[in-house]
Amino acid sequence: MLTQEQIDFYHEYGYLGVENVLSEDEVAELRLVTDEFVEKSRKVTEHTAEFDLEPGHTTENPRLRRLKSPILLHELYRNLMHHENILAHVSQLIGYGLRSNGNKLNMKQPGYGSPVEWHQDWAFYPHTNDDLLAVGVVIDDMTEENGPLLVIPGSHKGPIYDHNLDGHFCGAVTDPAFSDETAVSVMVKAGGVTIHHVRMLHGSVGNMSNHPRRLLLFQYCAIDAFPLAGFNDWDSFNETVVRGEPTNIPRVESLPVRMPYPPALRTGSIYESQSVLKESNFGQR
Ligand SMILES: O=C(O)CCC(=O)C(=O)O
Repeated sequence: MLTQEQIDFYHEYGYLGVENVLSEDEVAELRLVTDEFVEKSRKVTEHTAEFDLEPGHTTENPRLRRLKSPILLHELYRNLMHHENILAHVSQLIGYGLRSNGNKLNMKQPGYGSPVEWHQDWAFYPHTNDDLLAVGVVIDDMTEENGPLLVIPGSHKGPIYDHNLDGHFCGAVTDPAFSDETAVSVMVKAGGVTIHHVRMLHGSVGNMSNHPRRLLLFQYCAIDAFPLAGFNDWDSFNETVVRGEPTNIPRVESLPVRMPYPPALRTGSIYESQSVLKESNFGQR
C-alpha cells in the first residue's frame, strides 16, 4: 500500500516512483517474454498492428520500439494489468472502480532508443474528469543515462499546452511558451513503478547508454470518467472495466481541455505522430 505521504505527494506534484512492486521472479519473466517479442519482430519489415519499429530495423538487427497493446499479445502482460499491488496503489489515488483505456510497452534499447517528446496524455484522451493516470512497470533500472521518464512536477494542475503543428494534432507540445527547466527524472529500479497524472507534462530523451530501458505502461481511469472523444460502443466500453461496477453516470468536472483534432497526419503510435516535429522540444536536454 502507498503511505499517506506518497498519496499527498502524488496529489501535490502529479507523479510518484514506487519501488518493489513486483518480485524479482516477476521481473525476470517479464524480461524473458519481452525478449521473445524482439525475436518475433525479425519477421516484419514495417510497423504492424502489434509492433512499432525503430528506424533501421532489419531482420538481422531487430529494433523493436514498442509493443502497441501488450495485453492482447501475452497473458503475462494481461495478468500484470490486474496485478493486486498495482491496482491497490491506483485505487488509493483515483478510487476503487477502474477502467483501462490503453497499454503499451516502450523499449529504449542501448545506443539508439528513441526519445518521447514532451506531451500531456490528456491532450490525446480528454475525459469528463481527470482521475486518470498511467502506471509504468519498470523492467530495467532507470538511470540518468538510459532515458528515464521525465516529468515537470506540479504541471498536472496547469494549462493544457498546444499539441498541434501546421493545423494538425502531432502528439507533442508545440507551444513556444513551454519550458522544461523544472523537469526531474523519475528514477526507479526494475520491479518498481512510475505513476503519472494524465495532465502531467512528461517525456524521455533517447537512450545513449549501454543499458536497455523498457517500460510497460498501463493507463487507468476512474470508472466514472467518460472519454470526450472516441466513445462508440457500450459493451466494448464496459469490457475495459478492471474493477468495480460500470456506471452510466459520468462525473463531470470543469477542466481545461483541448481535443486531439484535426487528427494527426501520421498515426500508429506516438513516435509516428511526433515525427512531424521539425526539431525536438527537449530544449537544452
Ligand atoms: O516511454 C517513455 O519514456 C514515455 C512514455 C509515454 O509517455 C508514452 O508512450 O506516451
